[in-house]
Amino acid sequence: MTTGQPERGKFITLEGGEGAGKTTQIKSLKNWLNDRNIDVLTTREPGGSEGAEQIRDLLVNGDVARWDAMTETLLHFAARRDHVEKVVKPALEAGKWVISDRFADSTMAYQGYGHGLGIDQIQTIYDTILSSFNTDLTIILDLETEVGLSRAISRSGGEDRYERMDIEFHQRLRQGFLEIAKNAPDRCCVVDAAGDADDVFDQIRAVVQDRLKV
Ligand code: T5A
Repeated sequence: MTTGQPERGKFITLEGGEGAGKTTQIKSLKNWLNDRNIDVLTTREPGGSEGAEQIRDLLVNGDVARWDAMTETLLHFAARRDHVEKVVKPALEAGKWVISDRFADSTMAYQGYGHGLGIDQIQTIYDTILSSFNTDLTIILDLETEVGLSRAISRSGGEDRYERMDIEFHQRLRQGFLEIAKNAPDRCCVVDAAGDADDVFDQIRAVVQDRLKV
């Protein structure tokens, strides 16, 4: 018997350090999925809903030291809760696939590893705010920290509070992303982001075909 409900869509996130190429790759992935008759919503964090975009402004602008690590984490999760409840879940339930430029793995990498808040604190907050909700596939774009930062600076249009943090911070979060992938191999996949955009997309397409059976 059919319930008339569309099949739930898939939730894909792209992650990585500054300038890893997420925005560039999300455009290609959306087009490729659309060509396969898959309806796609693209979104981003911090942001993606009206309230979360307002919180984004507090996070990506201003003095590097304006928040301590816990306050910054709670702001990211407040934005995320609004984004998930108002945008991501309704789209998935309507059968759309959702691709988000960053999600909770960024909090684990940036605040957990980068700022040193630690895995357990971030995981406890995650469980409280999002319960069992998680991604179907997370692609982590891995790139030399210095290369990513120089790419990010070349395209920068303000919103550079994180780019101004020191190089050691960016190196810690790169290692953090690699550890996240190692700890969750069924959900995450690391892609080498050093090549040109077409080369990186070839790898991403292969991962999506393999993991999500497109
Ligand atoms: N943050 C976010 C946290 O600290 N905790 C959290 O929980 C969350 C969700 C905002 C900031 O918030 C922090 C992390 C961030 O610092 P953001 O808006 O996603 O997040 O900021 P960035 O990651 O800095 O976004 P960027 O635009 O810099 O990076 P992208 O999207 O990864 O890269 P993209 O595609 O814009 O490319 C950057 C430049 O490189 C070129 C592009 O043309 C562009 O000029 N490029 C390439 N050049 C050569 N070879 C390739 N393969 C290239 N791909 C792209």
